[in-house]
Amino acid sequence: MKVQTLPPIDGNYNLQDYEQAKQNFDWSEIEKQFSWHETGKVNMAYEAIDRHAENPDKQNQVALHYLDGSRKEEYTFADMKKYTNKAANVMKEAGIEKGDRVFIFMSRSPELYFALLGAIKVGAIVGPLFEAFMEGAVRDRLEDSEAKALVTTPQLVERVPFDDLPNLETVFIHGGVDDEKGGFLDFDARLQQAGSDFEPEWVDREDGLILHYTSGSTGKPKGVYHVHNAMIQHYQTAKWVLDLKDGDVYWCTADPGWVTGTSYGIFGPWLAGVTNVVRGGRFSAQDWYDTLDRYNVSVWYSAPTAFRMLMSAGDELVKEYDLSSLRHILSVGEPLNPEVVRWGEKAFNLRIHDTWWMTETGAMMICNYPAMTIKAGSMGKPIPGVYGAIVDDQGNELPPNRMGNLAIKPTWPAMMRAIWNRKEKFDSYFELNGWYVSGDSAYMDEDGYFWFQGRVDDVIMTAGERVGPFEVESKLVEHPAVGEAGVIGKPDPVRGEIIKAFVALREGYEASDELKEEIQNFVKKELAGHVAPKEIEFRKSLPKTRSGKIMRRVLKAWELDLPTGDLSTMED
Ligand code: 6R9
Repeated sequence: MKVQTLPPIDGNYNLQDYEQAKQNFDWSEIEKQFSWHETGKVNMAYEAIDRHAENPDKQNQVALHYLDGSRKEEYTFADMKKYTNKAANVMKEAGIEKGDRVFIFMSRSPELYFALLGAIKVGAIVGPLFEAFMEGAVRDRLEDSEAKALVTTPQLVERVPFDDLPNLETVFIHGGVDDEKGGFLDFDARLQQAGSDFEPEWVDREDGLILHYTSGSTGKPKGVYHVHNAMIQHYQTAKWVLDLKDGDVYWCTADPGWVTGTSYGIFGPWLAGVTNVVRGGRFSAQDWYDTLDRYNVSVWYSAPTAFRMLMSAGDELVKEYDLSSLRHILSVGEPLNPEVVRWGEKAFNLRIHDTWWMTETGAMMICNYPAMTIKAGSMGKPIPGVYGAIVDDQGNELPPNRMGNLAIKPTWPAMMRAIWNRKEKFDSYFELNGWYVSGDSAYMDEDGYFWFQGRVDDVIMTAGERVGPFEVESKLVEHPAVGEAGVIGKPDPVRGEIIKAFVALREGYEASDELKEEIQNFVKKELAGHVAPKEIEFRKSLPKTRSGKIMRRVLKAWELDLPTGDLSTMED
């Protein structure tokens, strides 16, 4: 089959003129660059890997730098084609077919990437899981999706409740099996023996690619379903927003268990054909700076929680490393505090660019482009081809500077196509006049920049005033003693709610009543009296998701002695 390929990256995509790009923009023009425009058929793994492996100028370029403890490896695009082909053969031989759900439950290793892309080559729908998931979380996801296969390790397989999972036929074990029996297959041995040629399953652009389970505040986690068509937006935002160019070395710090770790840890960078860095293991400021230095990372995508941890590690450490290759830094997942942007300017001599999107949107939506003037604390503007607005609870668009529901006009290429098995849940996103309603509360200023205020459920009503918890948290972390802050509304008979802050102190600070008062006065003086926390509680750390989101609903549940709901995505 003749497959047309995407055009190579030529380094000329920086959105200099946003307004003009927006006016002339049409997704169907972008689509014409893709193979399916000719053939009607496509495969994400082919476009991300094989296409470059077949290009003489690219095949010997490093596609993956991998480092974890003593394991340090690199794979060219030609190697990646070979190993993902082998993984595809292993799966096909075990009976995996188009549309089957194949889950990946392991820590970051080259084999994770081979397995995930190999499964996509077979036409399967992949479901990545965080390695920290315990039995209940694994059960919920494999049961709901009726997963047929799982790729995991001898340690993690202990957490798979097989008796509850009648559809799970095959378990590939990476890291050793004594004896293959009962559907337990030795992934490594089979990978070694498998053939290196594989013709990808050519699928329709609307065929399933990936299922990402995400937790809401109530109920079981929901399976957000994405299709191959998402690649249009992954590719386009990799150029415009990540600003990836030929020769870039790119590092996305997110785990593939989170949508950022797939859309922009796998698909985006490899569609763009750049060198991708994967570092396993837990966060350490030294290791992270070492990664940037060692690989000469030029584009770096991370999250506010990580930047705050680096900030807490002090300004001296960063000076020990040569970070002169860094050209562009981006953030996602939580609001990016202005204080962190200012710190980034000092530490890296670069501005951290915020990006806003969700598991459900599949790709970046509201962003700061490289060429754009950044207003510290704002998420930026909708990308061309995306129409964002603030709407009231009836779905009417609000004028600038009014807080309301952050909503997007359907549709865009990477939008979820379903919530697995739950049509009513999917439909509920579109109940306000057909807008896609994000569940975030925000406002847009007169220049069209969007400002995050909190999840809609997190917005606080105190003495008749609506207060976004993020604004207060951002002010709190400007105080030299405050490392992290989470702010909630606590019911109050007089004011409706009062503002309560949970604070984790930075290294070297001791909790005391004086410090509490000092912090309260600091917010009062810097922001406003009515938004200063009436109560402050010091804690060693704050409850966060694995993607770094402060779990305000957990703080609230603790405060009110309520059940905390699904905690499967909470960091230990
Ligand atoms: C990619 C991702 C989505 C929610 C989203 C919002 C929060 C993401 C943000 C941000 C403020 C940003 N969020 N980016 N809040 N500023 N730049 O994070 O997906 O895990 O599904 O979370 O994350 O609340 O609604 P997901």
